[in-house]
Amino acid sequence: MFTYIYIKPMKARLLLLVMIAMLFDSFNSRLSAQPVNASGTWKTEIETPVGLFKYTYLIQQAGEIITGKIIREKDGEKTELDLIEGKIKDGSISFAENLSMNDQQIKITYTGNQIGNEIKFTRQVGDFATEQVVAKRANPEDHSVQEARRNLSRPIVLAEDDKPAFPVAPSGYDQQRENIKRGNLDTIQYQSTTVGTTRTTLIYLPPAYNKNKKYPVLYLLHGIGGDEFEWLRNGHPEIILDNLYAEKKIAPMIVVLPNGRAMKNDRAEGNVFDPEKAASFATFEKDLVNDLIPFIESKYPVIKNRENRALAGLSMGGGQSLNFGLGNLDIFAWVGGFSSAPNTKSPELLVPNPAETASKLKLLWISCGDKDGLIIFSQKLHQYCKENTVPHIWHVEPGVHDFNVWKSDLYYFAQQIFR
Ligand code: FER
Repeated sequence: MFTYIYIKPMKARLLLLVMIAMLFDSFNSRLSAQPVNASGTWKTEIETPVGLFKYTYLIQQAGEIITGKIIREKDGEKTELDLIEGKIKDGSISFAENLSMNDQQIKITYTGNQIGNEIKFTRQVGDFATEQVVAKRANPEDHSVQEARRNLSRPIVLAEDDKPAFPVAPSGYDQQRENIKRGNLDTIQYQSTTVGTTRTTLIYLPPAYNKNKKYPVLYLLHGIGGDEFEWLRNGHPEIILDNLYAEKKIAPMIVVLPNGRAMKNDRAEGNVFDPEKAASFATFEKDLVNDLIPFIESKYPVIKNRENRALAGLSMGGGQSLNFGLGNLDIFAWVGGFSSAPNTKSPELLVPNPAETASKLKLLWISCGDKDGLIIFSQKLHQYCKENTVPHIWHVEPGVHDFNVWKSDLYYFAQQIFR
């Protein structure tokens, strides 16, 4: 005889659900187990028997080794010293500082754990005092974007055809040249019914711009930590484009650099990964289609049809470009996603009808750096388009998630469009 436990179908289903939930949970916690990344600037204030100390720790982490400086401020007087004996062991950070006071050398050791933008330290002062201190990141928002960009540590698996479609951009392509004609940059404002505010956008008019001619328009979008100035600040599209015009390599076009965070406060402040802010990148579709494009088309001499509108962007802006471009084939014919972020919709949603997408689009550009942990989003779309015969440019270039890649993408993308 053997016994068995009879589980009613309903209970069995429940059990299965619970088991799946448990699996997911362990998967999730493994994903979110944050590696220690102590690099950056940390601050704390410590009340001691001899007065208030303000500390700044400048920490550089390379693997398990920690180096850096400690700036100690007391009564307005600053002392800078080396951070010594720094290491990471079992996920815990430790280092030391030498304090010399009244001809005495006292070694202070710190041992602590980083949780997000805080490190909780036990601070051991010689043999005579132990205290708990909390150091906070001095610039959490800058850090969170750098973090996302530098340390996109998803595993990268490159397939056979994940290769460059173009060579490394020629040297000097992004350097300002003398004695060439330059385009003009301007800041303009438009009323957004979507957001309910006046919004700012940059516009680049080509060299030899003539308001009696009519131009196509490229809408070029920024990333999660940026705003309408991000491309200008970090990518200098005006230099790249001026150079391309000088070499007669691109069609004259107007470039619009919008702010893709469609919310009242659209500055890249605070935690840019905040869900409300991330969601505003999706809302921008309405702002772009209903407010910005009509504004541009009413104020500038532009050709108002899909064949004369291109949409491209980097990272979050790459995701936006794919989402809005492929989702509005009647509005855009040239679409480019540079290192597109997790906001990129799944390929089945982006291209529900491959034949229609293939016949309407003039260009689908998908590119990413080969050392960018976000490459999976681009790979999935490329793979799907390949399987469903949707023509596209697939450009996997040497690089990480940064402007070296995006500048080169702009250099080549601009040469493909409006011709
Ligand atoms: C993420 C990683 C990166 C993410 C967005 C980014 C919303 C965007 C990076 C960028 O725009 O540079 O998990 O989720």
